[in-house]
Amino acid sequence: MRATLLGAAIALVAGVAVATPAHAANPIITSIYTADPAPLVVGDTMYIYAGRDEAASGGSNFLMREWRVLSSTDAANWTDRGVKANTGTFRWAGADAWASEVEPRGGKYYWYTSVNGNGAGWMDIGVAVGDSPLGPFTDAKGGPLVSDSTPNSSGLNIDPTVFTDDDGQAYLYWGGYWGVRAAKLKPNMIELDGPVVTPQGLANYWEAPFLFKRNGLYYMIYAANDTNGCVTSSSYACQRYATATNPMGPWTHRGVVLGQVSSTTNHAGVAQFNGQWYMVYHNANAPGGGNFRRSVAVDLLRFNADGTMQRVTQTTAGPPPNPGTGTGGNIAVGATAATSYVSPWETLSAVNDGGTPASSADRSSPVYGNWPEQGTQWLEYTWPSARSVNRTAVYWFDDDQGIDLPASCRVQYWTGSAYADVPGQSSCSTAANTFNTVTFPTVSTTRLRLDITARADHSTGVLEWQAFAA
Ligand code: FUB
Repeated sequence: MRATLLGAAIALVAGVAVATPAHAANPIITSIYTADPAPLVVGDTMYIYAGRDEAASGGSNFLMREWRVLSSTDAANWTDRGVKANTGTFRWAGADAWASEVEPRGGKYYWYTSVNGNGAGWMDIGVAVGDSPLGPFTDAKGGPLVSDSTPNSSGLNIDPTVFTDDDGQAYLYWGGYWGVRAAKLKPNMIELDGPVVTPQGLANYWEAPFLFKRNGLYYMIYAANDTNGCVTSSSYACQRYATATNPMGPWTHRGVVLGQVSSTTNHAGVAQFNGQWYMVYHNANAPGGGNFRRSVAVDLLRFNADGTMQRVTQTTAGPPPNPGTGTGGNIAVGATAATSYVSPWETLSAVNDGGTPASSADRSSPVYGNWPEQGTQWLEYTWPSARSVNRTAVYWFDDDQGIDLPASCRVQYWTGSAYADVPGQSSCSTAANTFNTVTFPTVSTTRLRLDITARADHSTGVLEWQAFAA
């Protein structure tokens, strides 16, 4: 035990001293191996809490001794903030820094961890607490929150996920080997509040739950390893998901949201950041990677209009930078959209939902179209106070039927009394399958307008119209 603590202390010092350069691609960190990511958004920063894989090349077991924090202010460029907890954080434990997740409450940050409390196969849930997302973190309880002696606990007490609802009630889910469990947490966040229950409806559950809420609906993503639409071999795992109208279920299984990854394990989390939804997960794609040398990746997550989730496309490029409303950020996301006309079966809010279309024919998310109107139509963004803007970008919609790429377009701004063409704007192009950028000297305005002139006998459509803060 002394050697373990010494090793952990050395790792802690090393982690603080070494700042890994920012990186914009998947996997997001390649200087070390990282696994079991759990995202948390605080203000203008997205944090990812992750374990570190230290197994030797060709190793056949996990070697995990520390938990680290990665952070980003645009979801594309990530910095390793170092080791913020390790197995030595929990004096009653000593090995296996497995999956974890952080939940804020009352100005504190509670870090729920899977950690080995009693020897091989004896995993427990610990909880550390810190005053900031980066800690420092200390053991909040002095013993496990969940262990094998907790009545009705899982066959493997790992992979905690904690979610706090709007009424302040916090919920804990966890469990491996098909043994998912749930319990309420007391307001102190370090004691269970009531019995441990076995939630219903999480079909093919294997491990790695992650609970969140969107538009009043609860979502649970979790690893499954069935070969019935999930993976090609049960050694691997996918992420299935289920929804519920109550955080304790019962759950309705909805399908696969993340397919098989290149590592055998599949562990993911979801966050909304600067108007865009993201999935963080791990794979074995870093150089020298493997099942016990995994790496965290980030990709866009898209929802359908009915609330179901689209299957995540795993990319090596990662998501485009999303710096929010700061300089260079897409401020269209926070604007109120208006238009001269939208077809009743299409959706105006599609133009500023922060999405990144796959092509001009991409109907996987709601779209804006103005069929059967022709001639010049317009889109407009309004902000409650003046914004400095120097660039817009539009992704045209083309359904190869009534809606075609436009003949021309131009950007206008509200002078305070009328619309005028934005002076000095570059040409407004009409190419398919890409964002068409218009740049101009900064204007300060409360309203921006995109005038769109259709080709003869056609209407026009837009999948996304971005406006960027100067
Ligand atoms: O990283 C160790 C374990 O592998 C995690 O606790 C599981 O979710 C799986 O990713």
